[in-house]
Amino acid sequence: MFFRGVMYAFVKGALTNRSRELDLAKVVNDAISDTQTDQDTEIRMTKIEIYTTRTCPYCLRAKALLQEKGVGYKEIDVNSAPNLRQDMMKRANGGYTVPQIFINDEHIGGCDEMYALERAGKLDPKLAS
Ligand SMILES: N[C@@H](CCC(=O)N[C@@H](CS)C(=O)NCC(=O)O)C(=O)O
Repeated sequence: MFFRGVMYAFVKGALTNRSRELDLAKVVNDAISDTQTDQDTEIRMTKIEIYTTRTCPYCLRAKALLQEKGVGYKEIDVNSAPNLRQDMMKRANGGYTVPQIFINDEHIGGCDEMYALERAGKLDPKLAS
């Protein structure tokens, strides 16, 4: 009888430990899947590029709006390397003034065009895409 009692306690302990292991496995799996979701979100982040020069007031105005929106952007100073203005013009269908703004590779135009999108309520959906 004593032996059966000891065996019972042993088996129950083992099962409890097993159930703890399963709980632990679930916690680990949930953590991994949360991390994967975060990575997916990061991969889908909107790509915003703005071609600028240092002295351009329209560039400052355009960047101010993006900063107000709390979105990150890549700034490309066209005077920082020889071919950048040409690259910009090619992507902007000949547009040669700065800024030239791209959201997920879509050419938005300059500062005025971006503010016009904002007034029309069309900028936020693009920034969220
Ligand atoms: N309507 C344009 C005006 C842009 C503009 O005139 N930018 C000036 C600099 S602030 C420019 O690029 N000028 C010609 C140049 O610098 O070669 C916009 O909203 O972006």
